[in-house]
Amino acid sequence: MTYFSPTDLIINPDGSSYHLNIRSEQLTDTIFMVGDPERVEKVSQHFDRIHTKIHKREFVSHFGELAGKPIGVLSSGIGADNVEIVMNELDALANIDFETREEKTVKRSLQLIRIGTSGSIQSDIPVDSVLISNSAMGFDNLSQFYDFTSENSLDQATLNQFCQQISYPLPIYGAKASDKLLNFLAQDSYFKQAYSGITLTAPGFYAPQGRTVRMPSLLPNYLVDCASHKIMGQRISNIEMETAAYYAFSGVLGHEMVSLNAILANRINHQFSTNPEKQISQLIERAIEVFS
Ligand code: R1P
Ligand code: URA
Repeated sequence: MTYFSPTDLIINPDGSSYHLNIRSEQLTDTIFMVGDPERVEKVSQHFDRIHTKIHKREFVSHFGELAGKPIGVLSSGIGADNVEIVMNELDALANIDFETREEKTVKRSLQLIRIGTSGSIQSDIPVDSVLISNSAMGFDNLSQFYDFTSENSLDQATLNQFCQQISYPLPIYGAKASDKLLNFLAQDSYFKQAYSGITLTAPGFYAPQGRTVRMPSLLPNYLVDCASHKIMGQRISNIEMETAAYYAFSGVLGHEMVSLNAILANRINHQFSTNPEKQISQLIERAIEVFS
C-alpha cells in the first residue's frame, strides 16, 4: 500500500487537508463547485440546513443537507492552477485514510457540478444563455506535469492538429464531461434546452481570451481562429478558466463532473450581460432544483 508522506500530503493539526481545511468526515458525495468565494453562500442559502462553514484563502466551503441528502459547495478561486489544488485535496479526502496516510481499498467517486460564468465565442450563443460543457480543452500548462490520459480524454492527435490550425505554440489537453451527469441533465426540461458545447479553458482572462486592454497579444488572431476552426466536427462554444482541468482530473481520478456556464459575455458580438448576478442566481436555482 502506498504511503503518502507528511510533505507530499500535508494534513493540518486538526486532521484537515492543507488548503481546503476540510476533514474527511465532512466531505459530501455531491459538491457544487464555484469560482467566486462569495457565490458559496448564494448556493448554500438554498440548502435545507448548513452545519459546516469553512474558510481558508479563496477556498470557502459549506456543507449541509438538501432534500434529505448530504450536500456541499466549495469555491476554487480563479484558474486551472487552483483546480489542481482543489482536485488533489478533494480526492485525497475521499480516497486516502488520513490516519494511516494510505490509499483506501474501496474508492469513493464524487459528483461535482461546476456553476460558473463564461464568455461565448459564437455569435449565435447569446449573452444570458446557459451552456453545458460536453468537453473542454485546456490551454494551461498542467498537462506538462500530469498524464491526463483516461477514458474521458480527447484524442491527442486531434488536439495537436487543432493547435497547428490556430498556430498555438504549446501542447493542450482535453477531456469530456461525465456521461452519467450529461444524461441526467438531458432528462430535465430546463437543461435539455441549454446550449451544449466544447469549452476552451484559458490560462488567463485577457489575451488568453482574446482581450486587449493596454498589453497587446502575441496571438492577435487567436479568438477568431478558435471560433472558426472545428474540432471533432464541433465548434468551440465558449471560454472560461477551469473546466478542462476539472474534467481531466475527474477522468483520471474516477469522479463524475459537469460544468454549467452562465454565458455573461459574447466575445464576437462585443456584448456583456447587463445583469450578471441575475443570470448566475437563476443558474444556481436550476442546478439546486435538478440535483435535489
Ligand atoms: C473570470 O472572471 C472567472 O469567471 C469564470 C472563469 O472561469 C474565471 O474563473 O468562472 P467563475 O465565475 O466560476 O469564477
Ligand atoms: N468568465 C470568463 O472567463 N470569461 C468571460 O468572458 C466571462 C466570464
